[in-house]
Amino acid sequence: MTRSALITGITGQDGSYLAEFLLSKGYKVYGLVRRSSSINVERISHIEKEITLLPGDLLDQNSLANAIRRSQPDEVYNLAAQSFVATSWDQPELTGQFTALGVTRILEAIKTENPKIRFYQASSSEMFGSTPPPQCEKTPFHPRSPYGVSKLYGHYATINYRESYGMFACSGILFNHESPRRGLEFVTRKVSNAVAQIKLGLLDKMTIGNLDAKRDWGFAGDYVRAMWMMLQADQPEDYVIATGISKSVRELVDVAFKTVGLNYHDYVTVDQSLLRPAEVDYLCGDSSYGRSKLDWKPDIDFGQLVQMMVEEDMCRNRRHIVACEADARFIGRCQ
Ligand code: NDP
Ligand code: GDR
Repeated sequence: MTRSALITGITGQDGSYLAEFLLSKGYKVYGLVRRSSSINVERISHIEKEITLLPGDLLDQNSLANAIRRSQPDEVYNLAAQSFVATSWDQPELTGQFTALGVTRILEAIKTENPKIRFYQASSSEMFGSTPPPQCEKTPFHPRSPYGVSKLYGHYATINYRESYGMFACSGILFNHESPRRGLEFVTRKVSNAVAQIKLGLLDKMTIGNLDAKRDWGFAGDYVRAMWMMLQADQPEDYVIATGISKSVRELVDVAFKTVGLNYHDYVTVDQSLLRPAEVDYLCGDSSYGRSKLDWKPDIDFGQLVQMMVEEDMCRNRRHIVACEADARFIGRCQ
């Protein structure tokens, strides 16, 4: 029988990769999309005909119950969130509403509609915050942002519904994962796009925040496999998913500029206003439990990831230049 899955956050980076992955496994895929004044399906436009989009919002309990009723899923992946850490200081309450209470809303909807549905919660390495590495499933949490605090609420809500109602609810504590589909506000994509624009003569300089922060960066396409694997296990559990290799933002910038033969010292300046009120200095995950239990491992390493992102941004920006030149020629002909 065809299995079906409902993905919240399907228009985001991970949602798009997960939808592709589940389609390749033969799933019927449903995605929850919130109302917006402009269409926001760029990341899933290539698979839009193969998936079914349902209206709904993490802020609205009824819409979540309706989406579950209409999709009758075997699995729900809760990827929707206000996911940008820096914004969580500007909008702490909204972040809590989406990223924390949103989890309770969807768990309640599942409990009421069909408690047999398997549930994946997108937990985060940001929950570890200031606890030194390596971080694994047993490491104590100490979040450092309203985002991290909200994710911790969602994490414990998931555990609580598992323990209270026997639901198959899992949390994936995923470390940073990136791709050419990453939002432009996150540091990897900000850097890959700036490198491409500088190389093509569209930009002179770029500003950056804390160059010393260290992150364990992997490829999003590898990480969505782990989400699915967690829901195929015999028992619901929580897993750390990470590469186990950490790099500083400085190393990221250095590698990205070198990819196009440039020296970052000539282009990058630090902007103090980009520093965060409380920083997470050093994340490096120990995913040995998930690797042995789920038989998961990442295929793409840091160097390949940066190369992939810079190359894709070079292509995007070249297409933009060609489109602008065509526009200019058209306007010239009209004058
Ligand atoms: P994105 O920011 O790319 O995507 C977030 C998604 O959530 C978008 O589809 C967005 O919709 C949706 N969304 C936001 N608010 C609501 C709402 N109120 N109702 C319905 N949908 C909403 O995030 P990622 O794909 O990178 O991350 C996926 C999840 O994994 C997030 O929960 C994130 O916090 C978590 N995570 C991510 C990691 C990473 O490194 N990428 C690491 C660890 C955890 P819209 O398009 O309309 O804005
Ligand atoms: P993060 O990702 O906060 O780890 O959260 P982000 O890419 O925003 O920051 C990573 C590190 O880089 C430093 N930094 C900058 N960050 C941004 N965005 N812009 C800059 O100019 C800049 N300069 C330095 C930051 O201070 C930070 O230390 C991501 C999100 O996907 C979360 O949703 C997810 O839960 C975690 O990863 C794991």
